[in-house]
Amino acid sequence: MRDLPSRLQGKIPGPETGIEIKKSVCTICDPLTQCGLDLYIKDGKIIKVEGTKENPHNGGTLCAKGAATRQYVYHKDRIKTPLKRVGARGSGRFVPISWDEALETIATNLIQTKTSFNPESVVFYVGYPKVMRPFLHRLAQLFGSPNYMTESSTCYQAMAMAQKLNFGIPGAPDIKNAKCFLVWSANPFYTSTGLARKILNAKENGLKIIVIDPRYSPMAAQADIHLQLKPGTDGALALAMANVIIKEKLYDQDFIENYTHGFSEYQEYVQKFSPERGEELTGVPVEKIKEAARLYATTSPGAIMPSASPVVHHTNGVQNYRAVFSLMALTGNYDIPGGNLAEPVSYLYVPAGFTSRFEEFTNPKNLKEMAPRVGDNKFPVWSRLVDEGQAIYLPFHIRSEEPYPIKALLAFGFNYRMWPDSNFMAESLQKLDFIAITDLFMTESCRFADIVLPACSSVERKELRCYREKYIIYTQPAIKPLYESRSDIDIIYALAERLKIDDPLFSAGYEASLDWILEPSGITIEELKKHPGGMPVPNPIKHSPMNYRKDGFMTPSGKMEFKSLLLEEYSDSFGYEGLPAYHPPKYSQESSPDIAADYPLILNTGSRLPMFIHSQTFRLSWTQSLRPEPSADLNPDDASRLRISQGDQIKLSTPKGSIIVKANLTDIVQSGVVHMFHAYSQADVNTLIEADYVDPVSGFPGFKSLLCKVEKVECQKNRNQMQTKSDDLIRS
Ligand SMILES: Nc1nc2c(c(=O)[nH]1)N[C@H]1C(S)=C(S)[C@@H](COP(=O)(O)OP(=O)(O)OC[C@H]3O[C@@H](n4cnc5c(=O)[nH]c(N)nc54)[C@H](O)[C@@H]3O)O[C@H]1N2
Ligand SMILES: Nc1nc2c(c(=O)[nH]1)N[C@H]1C(S)=C(S)[C@@H](COP(=O)(O)OP(=O)(O)OC[C@H]3O[C@@H](n4cnc5c(=O)[nH]c(N)nc54)[C@H](O)[C@@H]3O)O[C@H]1N2
Ligand SMILES: [Mo]
Repeated sequence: MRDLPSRLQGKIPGPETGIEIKKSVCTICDPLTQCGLDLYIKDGKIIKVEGTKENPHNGGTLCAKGAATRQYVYHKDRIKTPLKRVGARGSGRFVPISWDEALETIATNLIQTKTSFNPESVVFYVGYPKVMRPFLHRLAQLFGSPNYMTESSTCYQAMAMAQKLNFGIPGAPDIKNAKCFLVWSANPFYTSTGLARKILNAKENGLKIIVIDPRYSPMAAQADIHLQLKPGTDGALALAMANVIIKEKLYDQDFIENYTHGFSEYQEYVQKFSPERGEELTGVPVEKIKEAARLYATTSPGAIMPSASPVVHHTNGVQNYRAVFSLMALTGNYDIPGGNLAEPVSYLYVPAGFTSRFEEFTNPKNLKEMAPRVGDNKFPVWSRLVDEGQAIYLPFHIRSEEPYPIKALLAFGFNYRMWPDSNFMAESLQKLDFIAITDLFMTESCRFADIVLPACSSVERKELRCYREKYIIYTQPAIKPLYESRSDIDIIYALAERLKIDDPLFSAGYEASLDWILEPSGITIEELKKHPGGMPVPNPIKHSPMNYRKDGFMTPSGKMEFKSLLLEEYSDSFGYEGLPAYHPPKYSQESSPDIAADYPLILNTGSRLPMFIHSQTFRLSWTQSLRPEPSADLNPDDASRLRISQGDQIKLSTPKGSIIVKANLTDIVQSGVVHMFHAYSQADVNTLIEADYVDPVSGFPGFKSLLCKVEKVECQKNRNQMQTKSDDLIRS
């Protein structure tokens, strides 16, 4: 046995060293991908972090972000106490106040807004974090405001809308049983590492993989066929694949005849998208289109792996994804084992093999009986399919005050830089009477708040988490909340009390609410506490596939809709089309040749980097060191034409504005396309995108295809000028 000093140095747990392992979860990513953490604790401090081996989701592994947990938790930018603004909005001048004063100020202001205006004049908002969502959603509705909204106004919901319009209930890929995997834009090697491992295992067992991605991503590197399309042309590619499948009679006759609506019109429309036309529109060679269509249609069962964002970050996003998901119907792969399964959600948007009252808890009121939500009049199909306001429309609503004024914002994890034309959003915030933001870190957005509350991280709080692997965990704080920080959920319960919300569940408390939610599953918080590292869901429900055979589809026709009756309802008023019609991006060579003459390159923003998650891990020295400065990815051929070398300062411009960044030359990106990660404050690519550059069906921003140009910057002066400009805005 080694001596004590070396055991201490080796961080070996045990009574002699006083080091204990505590279980938690990392919530830097979202609930589908949150890894189990083993935290080595000594004297109440985390001294080492590992992935939990018995957690079937991550099986002992961690990504770069999770590995930096200690830097995240103990970062100097953590907010330490509740704060009250004393300087001008955005000035960043705050003084510490007590929790009592902070909560009372928030409650007073929200009640005052409700009395002087309307309950809907208060917006309840959550950014990327998910843990507090059901609780804030409930609070908003019981307060009387339908205006609960989230970052999902740019993420996931439009993909789900496309599936709901086609099938009623979205289907998730059943990788374990699939023989063919059509990855339509996702790169889990960066964005969901647990899933990436499952794909590698399935590949070893013979899974055929087709990847649709403009870049040569790590996922594309695993593909049998990689279709490297131009960004935003997904709809054209899917229609061209459908053309091949129909022409070669590779479709599922029975499914089409018995369970679909509008096939003949769809078939006629698809005739316009021969593989040759497909190549013209997408840049993917004819033979590859045919090869991919044949492989997916003849290798059964086949699953489509969608993503929450890249395909719907376009001005034709929902329709493009509808065209993709129509392939699932053509081949009869919806809700079959090895295809895309329509499993019900258990808790926090994750299907985990148990039923709960999650939906009931979240939506205590009927939205139809409440005031119209933000964006209702602009995006009516969004309102019919999504139970949130459309946050991207929020700055327009704040400015127009139509159909009613918005006056207050209660936000958890708010980042104005996620909006297109982020400056427009920041300026709109100035018009509000009251803003309260809860975050872990003193962010740029917090500077706009009247009251800032310090949240604790996942390792300092209790939370319920379940996994697709049919596993469930209720964590206990591994360390005490740092400084005066509190859990978001505790803050929401404390506010419910001060807002005098009359609700038995808010009065009963967090754990009693969880027990109520879990009751149909038979799982209790008491039982979960006995399993600190989590436990398999007892007697998991096996999803019975092909429910549509007996229940039909939850669409207006009761069938899968190649031609959407819901979209057609709005054809006169909004110009929506029932078929999954293809239109090139609004700013593209095809749609705006005049702009393309000056801005010849395609700009694709926000394709993920493995170590950053939006704005959240820039501040950690380990992750930051991997890409210390904002940079744009350029193909070496484009760069040499523009006389740009690796590391040069370049000016990236759209008709809306410019930013200065570093050039990163890489063959991963195709010629003609520039990629830039979003959310950097010193070079925010969202300032280059117009606030109303959105998909008319979902309201999602066209983050991933617009036009730009790139020039080498010869002197440093420009950069300083630009930096000064953005500083001014924050001060104003
Ligand atoms: N150009 C461009 N823009 C994009 C995208 C893109 O691809 N390109 N992607 C869009 C997409 S898909 C998304 S999802 C959005 C993301 O947009 P946001 O969710 O707004 O992005 P984040 O920067 O992650 O901001 C989340 C904030 O929550 C805080 N936070 C983290 N954990 C907690 C917690 O437990 N409690 C509290 N109270 N706060 C917490 C973080 O510190 C951070 O300040 O961005 C969108 N914007
Ligand atoms: N490390 C890390 N993980 C994350 C995040 C993060 O910021 N960092 N963000 C989280 C969030 S909010 C989300 S929404 C998910 C996103 O998760 P993913 O979709 O897996 O990740 P992305 O990199 O956004 O996009 C996947 C691929 O889509 C490609 N792509 C870009 N434009 C197009 C297009 O027009 N068509 C097609 N077919 N493909 C396109 C990109 O080249 C990229 O390789 O990741 C989540 N996980
Ligand atoms: Mo997202």
